[in-house]
Amino acid sequence: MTASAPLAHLARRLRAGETLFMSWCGMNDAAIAEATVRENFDAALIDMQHGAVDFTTTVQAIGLVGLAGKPAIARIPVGEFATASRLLDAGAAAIVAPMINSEADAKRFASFVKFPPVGERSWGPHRAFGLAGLEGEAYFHKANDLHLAIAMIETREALDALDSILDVPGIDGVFVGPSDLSIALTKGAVVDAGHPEVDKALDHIGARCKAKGKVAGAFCMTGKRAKEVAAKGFRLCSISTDGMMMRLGARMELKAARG
Ligand code: 3PY
Ligand code: MG
Repeated sequence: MTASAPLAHLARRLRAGETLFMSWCGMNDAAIAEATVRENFDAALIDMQHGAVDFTTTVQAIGLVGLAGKPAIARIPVGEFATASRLLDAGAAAIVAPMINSEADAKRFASFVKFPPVGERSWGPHRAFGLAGLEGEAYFHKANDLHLAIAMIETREALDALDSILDVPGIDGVFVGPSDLSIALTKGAVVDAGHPEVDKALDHIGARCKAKGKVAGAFCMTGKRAKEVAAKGFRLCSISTDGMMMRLGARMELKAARG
């Protein structure tokens, strides 16, 4: 494995216990993903669930993020596990799957991310070789360790099934969607990523991940929130989104100009 293999950095750094901050890209332009991740982020997530990013742009973004020396993570649309395998072939270091609500969901997700004997991923890597710094058989034997399967916890059902989701072979960790979780925990009363019930759930999820040796991650609206969540033991924290940062920057500069 070469030192410049960006795909490999994610699993290595998380296993070493580091806390990583990642950008969140929903705009359908791979150059935005590259430009943002170069601002000293540890990784970039390309969001195919709620972002406007299509498959081709996601594949391009994985390459450009790799060119910046960083690993790219992709969030797939709900249940589109076949897309997960295709993005791994293209060099995604991890897949984040939304709405994983049961052990059965987690098993199906992991089966598309991991090769046998853990899962049933079909063979067909192309750009993953270059980004992992490994070819053929050498890649095959390392792939299940290098490519991570991260299950999103964002419903009551998922919280109830948390331990059994974490126990599924091939599931490397979980990622909290605080907005959906707030909707679920308040029975549809509010959407509030910073709701006290979400904070309580984060504490519980962080503790269960620690006990089971799995990675805990979470979506964070701001850098301040990412700092708080990291202090709870979460080691894969996103910060804002490309769209939100662009609007914030525009607002600040206009305010500076207009006073
Ligand atoms: C949520 O907060 O529900 C998310 O999925 C973050 O994008
Ligand atoms: Mg969500």
